[in-house]
Amino acid sequence: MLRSRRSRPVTVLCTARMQPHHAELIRSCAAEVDVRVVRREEAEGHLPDAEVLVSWAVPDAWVERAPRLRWVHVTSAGVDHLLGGALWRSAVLITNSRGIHATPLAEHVLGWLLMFARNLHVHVEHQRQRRWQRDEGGQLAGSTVGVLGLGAVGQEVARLCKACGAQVWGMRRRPRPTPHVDRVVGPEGLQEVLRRSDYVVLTLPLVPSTRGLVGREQLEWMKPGAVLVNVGRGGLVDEAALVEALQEGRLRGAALDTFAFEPLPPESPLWGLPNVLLSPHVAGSFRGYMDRVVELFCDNLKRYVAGEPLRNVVDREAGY
Ligand code: OXD
Repeated sequence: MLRSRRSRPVTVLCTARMQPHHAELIRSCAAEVDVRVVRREEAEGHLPDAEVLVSWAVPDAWVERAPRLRWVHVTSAGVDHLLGGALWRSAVLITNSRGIHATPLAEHVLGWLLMFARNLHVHVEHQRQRRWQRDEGGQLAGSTVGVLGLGAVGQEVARLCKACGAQVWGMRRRPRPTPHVDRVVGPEGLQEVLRRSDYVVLTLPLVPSTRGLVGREQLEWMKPGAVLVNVGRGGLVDEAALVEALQEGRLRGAALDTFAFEPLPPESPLWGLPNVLLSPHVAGSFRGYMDRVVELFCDNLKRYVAGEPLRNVVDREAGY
């Protein structure tokens, strides 16, 4: 346990869903830590004391009521829900939970890619209908997967796809040689990646420069019969244009974990399209998620008390 030289304890307010053992772990990080795990609706009374906040969303009113607030740790990787809000405009340090999602997200993506490659989604449908229909599938091996966004998640997707024998192309803001990626391009290479790929995987954060990145025109650039996978954010894609491309069969399919509006409204045509696989924004979640968040947070809390630089600081200019 770190012994701090502070005159008053660090009050850590947690509105994230934590278990008692998580609070104990946080408490054991330093001698002077006052940990309060509360439900969101109970946060208000604790805000005046809070120096550190662990939460997903941070309403503007919370920032106004927390004059001592110095640091917010967000339990997600994406911080698009904070963009432009009072916290974003303040001087309060923001850290996020990036880095813990790479494995579940990449496994989710790989599962979907294999389903499309081997026609497994079609066989599942036929099984429900007790129908013996021997449609041949293709192979992921030898196909080209274009990964847009080569952060921790994109790189893990690339690694798994390479292990299956796919060619991997990737796009990143500042292109540089990246493990398991055969060709890396910058944003100006988007058209080339889309024209070339049998599978396009979106693993980008949602920031002003990526909003609507895959619009009507970009969907037209995609290879006929290609598949789009989105585990980034719904706002990356023009959803209406995507539905059209899927209904017209220009794209073979889509696998989506994130949507323009969440929960996905019951009237969305995406629910009923036979060539769409979807999941309710769970690709990055896994049992034990909060354990990993708390592990990361505790490491940072020790650094904070010791006056050292924190990990996973959000770059407000980049937007993630
Ligand atoms: C996240 C996510 O941003 O799971 O953490 O989408």
